[in-house]
Amino acid sequence: MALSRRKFIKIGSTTAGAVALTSGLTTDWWSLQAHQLPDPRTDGDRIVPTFCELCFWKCGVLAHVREGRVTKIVGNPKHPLSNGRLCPRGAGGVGALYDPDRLKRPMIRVSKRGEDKFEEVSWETALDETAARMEKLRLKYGAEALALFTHGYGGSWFTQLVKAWGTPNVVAPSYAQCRGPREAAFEITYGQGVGSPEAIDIRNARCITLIGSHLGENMHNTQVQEFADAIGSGAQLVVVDPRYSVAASKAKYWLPIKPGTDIALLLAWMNVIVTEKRYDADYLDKYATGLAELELHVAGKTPEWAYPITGLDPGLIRETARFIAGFRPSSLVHPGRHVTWYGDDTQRMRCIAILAALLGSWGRRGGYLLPSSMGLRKYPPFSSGRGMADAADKPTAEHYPMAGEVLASGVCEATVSAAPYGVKGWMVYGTNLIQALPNPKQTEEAIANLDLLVAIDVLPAEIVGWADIVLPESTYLERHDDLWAASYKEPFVAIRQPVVEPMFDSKPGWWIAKELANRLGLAEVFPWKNGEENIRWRLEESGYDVEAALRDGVVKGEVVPVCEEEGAELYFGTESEKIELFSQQLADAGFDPLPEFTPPDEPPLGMFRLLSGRAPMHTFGRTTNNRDLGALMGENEVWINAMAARSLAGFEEAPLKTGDYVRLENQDGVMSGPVKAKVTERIRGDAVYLVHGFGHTAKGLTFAHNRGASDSALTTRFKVDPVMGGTGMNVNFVRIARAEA
Ligand code: MGD
Ligand code: SF4
Repeated sequence: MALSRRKFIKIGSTTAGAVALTSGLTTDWWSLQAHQLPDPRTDGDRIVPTFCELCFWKCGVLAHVREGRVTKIVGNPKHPLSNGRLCPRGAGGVGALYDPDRLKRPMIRVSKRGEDKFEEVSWETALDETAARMEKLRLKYGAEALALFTHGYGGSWFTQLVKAWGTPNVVAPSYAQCRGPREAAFEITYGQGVGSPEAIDIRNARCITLIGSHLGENMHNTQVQEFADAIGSGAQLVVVDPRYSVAASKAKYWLPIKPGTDIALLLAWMNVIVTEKRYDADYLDKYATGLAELELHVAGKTPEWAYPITGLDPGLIRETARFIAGFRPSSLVHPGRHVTWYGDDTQRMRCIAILAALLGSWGRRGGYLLPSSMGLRKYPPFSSGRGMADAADKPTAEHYPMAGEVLASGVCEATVSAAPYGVKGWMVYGTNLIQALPNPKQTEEAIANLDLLVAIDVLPAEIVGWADIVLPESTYLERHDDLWAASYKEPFVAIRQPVVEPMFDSKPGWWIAKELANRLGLAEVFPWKNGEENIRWRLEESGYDVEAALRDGVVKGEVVPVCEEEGAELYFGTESEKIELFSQQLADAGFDPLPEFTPPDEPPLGMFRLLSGRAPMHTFGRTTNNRDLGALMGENEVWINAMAARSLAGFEEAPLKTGDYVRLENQDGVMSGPVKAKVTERIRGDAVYLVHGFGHTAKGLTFAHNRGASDSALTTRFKVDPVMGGTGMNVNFVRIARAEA
């Protein structure tokens, strides 16, 4: 049944009654009755606690089941990431479970790769074929010629499998295409990354500065809850964004910065704070090195210097620097998350890390807290006898000395170039590489070089159409996964357990990995009978109350001091064991030891810089086929500045207005599908903006197919961060052409 927006929002609230979200698909599997919870808010539904997979924040949820069907999903009040509330996507998980387009049975390709033609086969055949072809690959090229691309919690089984089998090449686009530069910058500065979920103290911050983070549109539940609480109790907000985001509308200061110039602004802020001695001198004296070098470095980088670069009034730059410093140490400069923008991203994130140190906010209330995690029984060491390939062989196209992980884009390049060695097999778990990696043509070129591509997915996404073998996984509501011991400000262990029986002929990831392991002579990697037995064993061995954990969906740890004010001792894992404002490590590797500004390329005449971001009801392309979430936002729009729209070439006769369909053509001649225009004062005239994740071309996604424009398809260029290999993607330009709907 179609879901009205009002009804859907009602379901998301914790007091809503049970409402059937979809109909027509029934299952009568009641074996999980054991974990039934009485819930005074409902009318007798069976309730199963588990954790969400609609994005990678992994909030605790309570799934309501009636007559074998999930009727609604609400936040688990006991879980520290949800506190009883979910974002719209979390509540919309029912739409993922009952998506009629789900992959239903294993398939093997029957025509040319990429033609998306398959025949359905039994699991026996699909697994035999996968294992046989993996072994063939190993004999011909060595085990390291297989790479696992993985995103999502269930990928841990496949990581265990392929590592035991002998390849170190396990990659996720969430590093080099997302938060890698941030992790590298904080490791360089503090000896410790920010991690996920970020242990930042938004709730207690008195001033929050967002550098392009559009909190509220990008929706990490706990952060948004804390953000709303902080603003509600009077926290001040400074937003730096070329677009008047929802957060900007709540801000005391909105700085509509010229895209790609944030380093100049951040240096100018530091200039004001340093020259006016507004930093926390005692904190720096105790914990940091390199203040003298920083003083010298920012000496000439005044607000007047930054003005022509950023387009921001020097008076405003000075005023905001003083404002932000005025609230230290509870002045939180948010570290962002998706920070792969211009290829100088590690240095921009270094600016944020250094600024946080000047404000004395690292390790302090209202700033960056010290996360901790609960112990979990480790798995016995693998004994395949084949050993792991030398980590130094990791195929990154170049050597990025400060990359903390193997790069997904590096493996893609190595598949094309066969350097440092050929990658000939991809196992792709839960990541739609055609949309996740920049330059889709290069991804297709890499795929053409493969001997084997196995896709493990729940939906027929674009990457599935390129696979040789397709293994349909059950959704997160139908399976056990491994325990999750989060590193967070409140340590906890979370449990994922099935809410209903797997639909169709889909299988849980643990089962698929275990069956493959059996066929590859690695049965000892998964010695347990099933996912539940594994969870019970690990909980027991770790000393936790198994029944309570399964009943509550979460085990909470002892509260430990998370900041200096609570008595925590600050520690830094850097060479000097201090915060390194000036980085000798960067200097030794041939990089700027203090961040320098380098100007980004300008958009050619008649073109706009393409920017992208998020909407609260979608996570990349993974939710855009979800009918329930599609009811809230079924296609994206391209934001165009109103004045720029009035002078668009080709629109002289009938000026562009909101709701008209246009196409975007990028600098390399790639043309998007039709996308609605949003003509607005809320964006600068030199940029346009799209919500990421739309414009699917996979025909099997019958709802999302051809809805909106794909920013990924238009991202044919990217700029590599020389420090850690991240792919800056805000370097593409588009012109606007009229289109029919
Ligand atoms: P981006 O998406 O890159 O990162 O969320 P963010 O950390 O916020 O941010 C886009 C914003 O950056 C836009 O407002 C854009 O106008 C602005 N911007 C672009 N270029 C510049 C520039 O040069 N300077 C400045 N100052 N601003 C610029 C990503 C985060 O979101 C991540 S990584 C994930 S995994 C989650 N995904 C997700 C989701 O898919 N859906 C929803 N609803 N929420 C999500 N939250 C998370
Ligand atoms: Fe699910 Fe939303 Fe939490 Fe992400 S933030 S895990 S989508 S409820």
